[in-house]
Amino acid sequence: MSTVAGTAAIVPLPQSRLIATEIPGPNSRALAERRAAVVARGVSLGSPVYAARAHGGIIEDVDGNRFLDMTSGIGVVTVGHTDEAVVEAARAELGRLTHTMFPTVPYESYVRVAELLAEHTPGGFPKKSVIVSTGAEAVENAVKIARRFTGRPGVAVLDHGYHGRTNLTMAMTYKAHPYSAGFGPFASDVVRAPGSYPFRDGLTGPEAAARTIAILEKTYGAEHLACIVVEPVQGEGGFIVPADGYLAAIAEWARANGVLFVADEIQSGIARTGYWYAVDHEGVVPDLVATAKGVAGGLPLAAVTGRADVMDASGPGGLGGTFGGNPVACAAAIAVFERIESAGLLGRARAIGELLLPELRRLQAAHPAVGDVRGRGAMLAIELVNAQGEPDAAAVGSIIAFALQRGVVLLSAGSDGNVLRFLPNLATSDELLLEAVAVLDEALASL
Ligand code: PLZ
Repeated sequence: MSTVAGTAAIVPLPQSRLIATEIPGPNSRALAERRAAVVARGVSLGSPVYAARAHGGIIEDVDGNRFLDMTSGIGVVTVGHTDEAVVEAARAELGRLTHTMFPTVPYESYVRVAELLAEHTPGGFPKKSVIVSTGAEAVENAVKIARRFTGRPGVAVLDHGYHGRTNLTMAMTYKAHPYSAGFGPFASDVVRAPGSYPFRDGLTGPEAAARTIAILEKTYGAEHLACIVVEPVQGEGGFIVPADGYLAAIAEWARANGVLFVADEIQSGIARTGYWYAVDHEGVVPDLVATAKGVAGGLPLAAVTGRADVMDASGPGGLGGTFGGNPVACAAAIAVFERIESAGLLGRARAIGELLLPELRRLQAAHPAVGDVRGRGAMLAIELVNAQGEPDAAAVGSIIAFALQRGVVLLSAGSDGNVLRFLPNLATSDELLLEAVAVLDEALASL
């Protein structure tokens, strides 16, 4: 597979775990020292090992240790690390066109990505997109567009939501620590209400929706809301799958009140849950959809896609940015759409859910610390509780540390930090996934 130095496609990486040094090894420890001197403390440190390369489901660190990656860079390399087709597409584009700035001199790949987004987002009506670089930017643009279209200021969001780190998206994000505390003043006209969290509230979808709606109407007024921004499966908040019917009831209320329904599918979209978008599980059709993370296989690309009449509310020059729709990122995104189709990755994501959910439920039956098991497709989680049934973040921390020592990278989530989330990429074999479950079983036993 590798060819002459400098033109090598992908350097083969064995799809197996290997612990070759202590964890972290000497090279990672040396990098940690350099980092401490020059990288801001505000950039969090999830793992003490430094990556050298990655392929498929495996990350190799700078000491030659190989880790099974259950995080996909938070759902970004959904088609697999350094997928050949995606790397090849990006590499070819790099040698052709790196940047013109689409609004200055446009190019085809941007148009093609917009066509693919129109085709794959929910809804059969004419759709348009604006392409940007990050998820937070996509959310900000969705809100801008919704405000321009409706002429209203209000933005409704849900408890446990995460929408980004910019000023507006900090205001929209539920958790103050570490995301927004001390970084204000914040944008106004953001109103928050509880959503649906079946493990904690025990409400049906319609009951939870009635609660959300009542609070929004009482504390702000539906007639002043431009949009409600909802993650169809909440990501950072703890992989919370709303009760059946919740999303549909919210979408119906939004439509009846002239409030745009914006799906933040940044973590849940692009095949992650077994559909192109997680709202597809419920047949809900949003007015606007925010896409990012998994859409370009690791290159920075994000977008807002939606009803053409809504998207066109902004006049020329109202939307954009220097790097939005960079040609190399667009080439990668086109390859990602193609790979998802040709490799049957929607089915693969569903199969991963069908394989892992029963395994996780088996662990739940064996370990009282596992309070809840949930998720859709390859977006799965367990919520850990102590003997009193309260959130147990310390257990999550211990399990992550234990698993890393055995060559498995895991990630936490949850407003209380007590959720372990699993976002394996779709190039990970069943065998590796079951290895991760075995390590998790040991880790739970060691608590
Ligand atoms: N909306 C639903 O999941 C990014 C953030 C990790 P950006 N989530 C991971 C961290 O600590 O920064 C995210 C998301 C949802 C918006 C975003 C924001 O996307 O690309 O990070 O800006």
